[in-house]
Amino acid sequence: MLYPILTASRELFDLNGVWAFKLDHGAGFDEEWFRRPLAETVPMPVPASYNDVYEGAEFRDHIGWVWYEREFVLPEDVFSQRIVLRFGSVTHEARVYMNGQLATEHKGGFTPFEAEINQFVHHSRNRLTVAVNNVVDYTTLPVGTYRDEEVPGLGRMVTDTPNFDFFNYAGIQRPVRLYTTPQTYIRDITVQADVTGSSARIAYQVDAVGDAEIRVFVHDETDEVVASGTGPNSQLVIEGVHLWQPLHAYLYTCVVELWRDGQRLDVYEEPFGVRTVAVSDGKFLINGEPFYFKGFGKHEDAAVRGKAHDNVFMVHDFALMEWLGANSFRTSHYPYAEEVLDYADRQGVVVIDETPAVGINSGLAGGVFGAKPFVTFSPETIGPATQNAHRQVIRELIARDKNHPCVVIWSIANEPESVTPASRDYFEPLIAEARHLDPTRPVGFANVQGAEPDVDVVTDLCDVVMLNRYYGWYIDAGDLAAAERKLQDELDAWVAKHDKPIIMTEYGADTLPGQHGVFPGPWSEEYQVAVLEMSHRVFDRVDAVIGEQIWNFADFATAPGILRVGGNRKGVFTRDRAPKAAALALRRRWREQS
Ligand code: BDP
Repeated sequence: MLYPILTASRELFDLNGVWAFKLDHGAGFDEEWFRRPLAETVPMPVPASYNDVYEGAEFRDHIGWVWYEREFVLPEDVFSQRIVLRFGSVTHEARVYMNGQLATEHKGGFTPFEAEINQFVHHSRNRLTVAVNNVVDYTTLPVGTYRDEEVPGLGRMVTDTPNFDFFNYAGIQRPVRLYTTPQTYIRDITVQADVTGSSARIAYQVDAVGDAEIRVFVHDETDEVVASGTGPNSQLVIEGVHLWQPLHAYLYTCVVELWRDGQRLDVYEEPFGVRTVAVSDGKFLINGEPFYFKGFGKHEDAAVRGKAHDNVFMVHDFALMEWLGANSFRTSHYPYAEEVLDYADRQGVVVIDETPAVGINSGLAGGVFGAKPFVTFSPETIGPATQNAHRQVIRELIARDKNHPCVVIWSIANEPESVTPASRDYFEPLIAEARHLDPTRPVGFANVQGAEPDVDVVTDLCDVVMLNRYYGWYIDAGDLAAAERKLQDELDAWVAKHDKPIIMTEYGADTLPGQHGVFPGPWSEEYQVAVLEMSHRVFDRVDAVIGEQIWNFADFATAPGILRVGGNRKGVFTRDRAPKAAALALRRRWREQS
């Protein structure tokens, strides 16, 4: 799916700002709120999660629908064009009304969607109403447990418990835009590059709608045209190619034009990088060179704005990662804003791109997060409905991010159940689907503690072993000698079972900044450093380990719980990005190890 940009043939309008907002306690659809302007609203910034903008549990803990509304007038010249309304994401479900009519709907809170709205818009003032639902259940990803039940003595109780460890922020969390295209237009572009010696073969595919001749030009960073072709798909050659390298980005631009009768109808510019990715001989190769992942599992999370995309935090977070010597991160546990992938492309930061498939694990649901346990892959719970949603998010993620050179692995899920025959049956077609949609990138999933090599039945379907392990925290907290032995034993067992490279996609310890001790006890800054150092000693002894991504870059909000002190505190930075002692320890390790 193309990102909306201004070009010689396309206009772009920003609909972000302060919209009208209203919580729905159940009447919205019965009373058809979309038919007329919303009454008794409060102002709400877009993009933002709505939860923390106003004080009180009414907003923060609301379950179900909320409504957003704004008006706009369109310039006259756009009515002869296709007018497309595009949402970067709406979490988790959206119904979009233009002037009272349903224009589109979308389920899935972390991928973009759009609709042509010509048939719904007027030449005068237009009203855009968006109903947004934050419920997580077994038909959504992430997964949660939704209950609407009569509780003796208490009456009707509606609860929605996330099976995941981050606050279920919701709303219109990414930019809303209107853009135009001509009636004959470029719908999609796919660019794949392969390298031989100093030249690159660029295979492109253009999906155009309408009758037109397709012309393609590849520009380098100095805007020189270095290759060109015609037709909907072809192969071009770039001689003396500049590779996109980790931390040394180089981007080409694929300029696609549609022509008819000597007239240029549409033009679009898609950036791409030339780099290869392969797993071979137990190594992860980028451009044929072994790559060692140094970085983090992150979250889109900040005070007040919640999960809203924010360029200030994005640029700052990348600057802090650079300061530490990090070269990569995982988009745990959902696709991040498109702007983040674009920025990673430009900064040369390597990304493990993850679907929102988190919480498909009964063990966690019944444990940390307080939901009632269930049999993970039983038909009443996670079964075809979850698998259908999962297939859809894999499709939408790859369609959105396929041209980003920063993305080197598709992470299909975080910590799913992966030890039962049912889990293998569930994942086999999904992993095949990802490979079919993109044969150029390795596939993996983050394996949960407990799904060790003797019981795991899914990892062999993947190219890389990705492990989330908490030796020294959930296992053997305070006994790092035992933790070190167990971590070593487990990694040795993985090496004995597979010849696949291992990326440690999570490890770490909760830490309260300012908590110190001569004896480095759990929660102290010294203990976080000690857990990281213990883990690193083990990783350095195991050749198969080709990456370390600490959990987490920064402290982040979670649902309340007795294991969480104002959120998850495993950050190397606090939520407002002040470094803990671990940041300096990491900087020493990562800056010294080139
Ligand atoms: C892992 C999850 C992650 C949690 C982390 C933790 O993948 O989402 O936040 O553990 O417990 O199980 O801190």
